[in-house]
Amino acid sequence: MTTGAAHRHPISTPDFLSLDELRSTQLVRLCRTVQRAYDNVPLFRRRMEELDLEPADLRSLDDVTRLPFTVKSDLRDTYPFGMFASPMKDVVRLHASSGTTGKPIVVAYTAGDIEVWTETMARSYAACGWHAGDIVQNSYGYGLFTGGLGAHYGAEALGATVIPVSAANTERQLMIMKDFGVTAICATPSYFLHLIDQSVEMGIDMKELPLRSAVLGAEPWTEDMRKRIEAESGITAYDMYGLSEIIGPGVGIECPCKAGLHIFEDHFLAEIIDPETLERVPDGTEGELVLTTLSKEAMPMIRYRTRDITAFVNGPCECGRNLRRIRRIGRRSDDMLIIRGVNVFPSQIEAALLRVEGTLPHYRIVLTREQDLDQIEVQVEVTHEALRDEARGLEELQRKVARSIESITGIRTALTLVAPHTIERSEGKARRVIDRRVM
Ligand code: DLL
Repeated sequence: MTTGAAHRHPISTPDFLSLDELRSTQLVRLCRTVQRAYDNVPLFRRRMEELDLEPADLRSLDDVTRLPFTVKSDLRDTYPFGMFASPMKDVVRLHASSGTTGKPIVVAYTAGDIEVWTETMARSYAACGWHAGDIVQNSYGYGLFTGGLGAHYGAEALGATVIPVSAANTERQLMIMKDFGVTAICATPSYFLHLIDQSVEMGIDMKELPLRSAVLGAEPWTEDMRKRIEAESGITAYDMYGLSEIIGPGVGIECPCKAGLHIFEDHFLAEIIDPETLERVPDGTEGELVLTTLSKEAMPMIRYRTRDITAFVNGPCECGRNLRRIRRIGRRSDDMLIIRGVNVFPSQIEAALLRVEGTLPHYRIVLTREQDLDQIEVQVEVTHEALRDEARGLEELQRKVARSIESITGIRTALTLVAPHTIERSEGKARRVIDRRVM
């Protein structure tokens, strides 16, 4: 590998491929990926046939625009394993994230996929100046969520010491941060803000600790939030982007220039389209990010519509990477909510409510932010009969609804049962979500 800009960076990584090398790597990998999906994923093959296309028709990177899009509901419709391009014996890991209704979407990894994921995560940390010897507190949730294990493997590969503390028990997190000499942390931005606030209450001054850097992601945050985080904790905070369908965290990362997130283009091909016309937009114009995996084996994704709204940042980055940059993601083109890093669709809450007898299909989701943490309240109308029930019956109903919501979305919500016709009716689209969170 030649590293044209190696003088600017001590590590020899694909981050510094020349543009020619990068584009030719992408084309080879794209052709291989499309062939793999065509041979193994019936849904993709059918769509290609409908367009009268064959993998061999792909001759240049621009030909990717001829390929069909993939959307979240494709993963739901083929639940659980219908998008897999590897036999189960080669799948070493499954993760899952929210679908649009009750069922999660399932994502799969071969051993090779885990290697790629580990590599992009390690490259992400290296871009943020992390190195062997760092003591990394991993406050992303471990489990089906890709944040925990994704961040874990990458940090270990970097040679860091990982503390798999996961995402709970704030006081213990702060004790560990102080006592173990943590130098770097992974968390959602809102959780890190919460840690800062709690540290003040516990009489810990983060600025006095060895903590120097945070890689934050999994939910939208703003430049103002970064300023506040950095001023209050004395660290440098970097934005990390990713999504389960593509690999998890480690799709894109900021470098010290903090002028957009570099996409690891040798593994992920990025396009930005107008979500209405589905045509590509000019660089610098906002649109929906569309990603194609270039190395994934178990679950290749072709032109996956992320629903995340962003724009390409024009021109080269001062860090010397040729990897294209996207602006930080501030919103989505669908109604998916991100509550404490967990993806929730209003339709999931609706499905959860409808499962419980005694509720009516009139509800409202109210989001607020207290002490930097998202709070969610679901207000739902219940039938006259339920209301007439004795108090015990209502309590039981409340428990059932709460359990139903938690089992579908994975989050606990505050719940208010209200009388029929209490929730405002709308003449047009129902306004189900009231988002009072200010960032
Ligand atoms: O959130 C993966 C991840 C974990 C990314 C840890 C970064 C750090 P999902 O649960 O599948 O995966 O959610 C993906 O979260 O489509 C975005 O809407 C949103 N998102 C992720 N990172 C960012 C970010 C993980 N840095 C969805 N800024 C994505 C804004 C983000 N939104």
